Amino acid sequence: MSASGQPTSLSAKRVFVAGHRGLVGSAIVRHLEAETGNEILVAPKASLDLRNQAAVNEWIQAQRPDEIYLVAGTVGGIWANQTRPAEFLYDNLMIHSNVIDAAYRSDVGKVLYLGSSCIYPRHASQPISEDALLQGPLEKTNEGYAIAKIAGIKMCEFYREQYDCNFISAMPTNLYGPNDNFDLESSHVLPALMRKFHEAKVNGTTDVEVWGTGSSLREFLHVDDLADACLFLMENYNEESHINIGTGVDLSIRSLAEAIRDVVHPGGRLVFDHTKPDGTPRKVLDTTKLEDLGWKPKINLLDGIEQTYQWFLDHLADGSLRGL
Ligand code: GFB
Repeated sequence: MSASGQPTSLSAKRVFVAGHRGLVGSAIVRHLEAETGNEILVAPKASLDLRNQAAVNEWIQAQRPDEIYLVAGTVGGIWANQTRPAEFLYDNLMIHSNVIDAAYRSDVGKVLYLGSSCIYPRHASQPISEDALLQGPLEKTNEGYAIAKIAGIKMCEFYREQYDCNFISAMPTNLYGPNDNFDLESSHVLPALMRKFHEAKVNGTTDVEVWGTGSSLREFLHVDDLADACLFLMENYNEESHINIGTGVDLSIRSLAEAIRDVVHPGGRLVFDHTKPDGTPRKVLDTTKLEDLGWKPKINLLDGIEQTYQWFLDHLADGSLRGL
């Protein structure tokens, strides 16, 4: 379908979810399975390295998907981003470029490319609207990742402009939920603190290390809400501009840590490690554009933390947690 076409029906398509094992990709697969009659295509890492241009071209040419959710990438929390910037820049540039260009070459009808709220300037005015992009310097701790993500957004825009491809991009806020990464070096804050409070409880200790000062403000969206928004956008959104996905509500890292403590280990005590970075002081998205289209999140943060902790316990028992 051309960039100016009508909304796409969600039934009976061949849909490639690039990055199906991750937090986001696995949620999108769950939602596609539950809500559509689509044939879902996935490419395990062992059989397809998305950084390999020839392999990606060949795979997409052979599989001929109608639509692609491009949610693959090298991702991680503040520490992984800060200490592995070359990897975050290279892997993500390659993956995004290869998949977007192959989608164009194989006439894929629609691509949804997922970015991240770290694309916006460190001192963007809050809440951050879509037009803040490229209006100021980026946050240093995730500059490599942000630059790769910005390149992906621009690729979608330029392939639309030059080749009339219906490639759209969406920018989610910080995410959490089932299938998150619980490795303490590379995870994001929410799964890291969930694991730390859990281990303190199990070990009969109280102190839990919280990185930074606790004063940074962040917004958290459950990945099931994110997946729901992605399916909604695939069906209803066909514009050049990227679009924010979030709750529009933020809280301090201290408040988040207290909320996780209350769910996981009420006897726990927060101990702040000031040698670790705070990152961007505040990052809350302006979600007016998505709300005006008729989409809103459903899962509030406390329910989401409780549900994710239950999921953590269930999967701890069967040894299938990522990063543990
Ligand atoms: O989740 P997080 O790593 O992502 O960190 P960012 C958020 C805040 O939580 C920072 C603090 O201020 C951290 O210092 N924090 C406290 C912790 N304790 C911990 C802990 O045990 N682990 C972690 N990881 N943080 C990433 C970006 O930034 O967010 C990416 O680097 C991406 O590019 C992603 O955009 C969504 O929000 O700081």
